[in-house]
Amino acid sequence: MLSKKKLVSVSLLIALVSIAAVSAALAANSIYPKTSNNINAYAQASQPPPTYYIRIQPNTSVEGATHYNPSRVAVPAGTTVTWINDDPVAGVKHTVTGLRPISFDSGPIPFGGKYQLTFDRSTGLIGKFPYHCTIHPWMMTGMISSNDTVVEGKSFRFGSGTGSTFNTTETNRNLLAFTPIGAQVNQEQPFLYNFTLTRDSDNKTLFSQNFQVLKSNLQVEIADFASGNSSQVPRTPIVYGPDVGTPYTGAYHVAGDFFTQTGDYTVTVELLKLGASSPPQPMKDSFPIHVVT
Ligand SMILES: [Cu+2]
Repeated sequence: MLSKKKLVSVSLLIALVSIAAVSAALAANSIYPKTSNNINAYAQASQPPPTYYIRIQPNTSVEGATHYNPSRVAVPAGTTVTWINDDPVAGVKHTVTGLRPISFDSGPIPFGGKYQLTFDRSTGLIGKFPYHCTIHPWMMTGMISSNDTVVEGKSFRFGSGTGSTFNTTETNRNLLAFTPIGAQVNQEQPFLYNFTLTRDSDNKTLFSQNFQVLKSNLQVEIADFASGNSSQVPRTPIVYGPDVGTPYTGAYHVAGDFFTQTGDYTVTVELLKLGASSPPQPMKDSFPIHVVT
């Protein structure tokens, strides 16, 4: 059994490793967003657990600063998004307030406070939702969109923040959700998936990695930084997440130079393990994504 002291040092080690990973990510490219790991225990009983985080940055009321991070995102229906105010400036609060018409309003959020929304038909939150901070409306703006198109594969249900077409000129971030059909994900043991992104024109694998998920479907956000720049030398993709550390139910993020050209791409998902065992039959699907750059 672990002593209390040991537990503290283990937690500290985890925190340091997270900080190191984030620092490495930031050093590699400053436009890559900072992650907020290991935030847990807020879900009200009636709400699904939050899975995707948007951070209100420190000193965000200073002109020229990044405000909502990430500021333009697309999530599939069913995603619960949490905004967390990480701006410690004394006395300064921020809001998350939908525009035209006011579809949601957090009211003033203090430092450390959170605001949570689920994007689906039942909340009326399918579509495009520009929002701002009513206290700093001239500088703090964001955009979140949601899409409820679901593609049924043989083994997975696939949802994307942008539907079948991913227009990177509107947002370069797209949250993908894969739900295994016939497998109850709410179990005590994690599921292990492989996620692969390929370019159809030359069948090139742009990214492939395994992800472990507990008590949730697989959510992988693609953050593309090439944006149609075909002369971009692809950098090594950066992977971070999940957004919710304990248990690790939240979204993973894959940032890289993927979409150098408009065209067709394919995402492939495979369930490799349920806990320690293999699935009773192979579970693998590929889904097309048309990308406009
Ligand atoms: Cu504000």
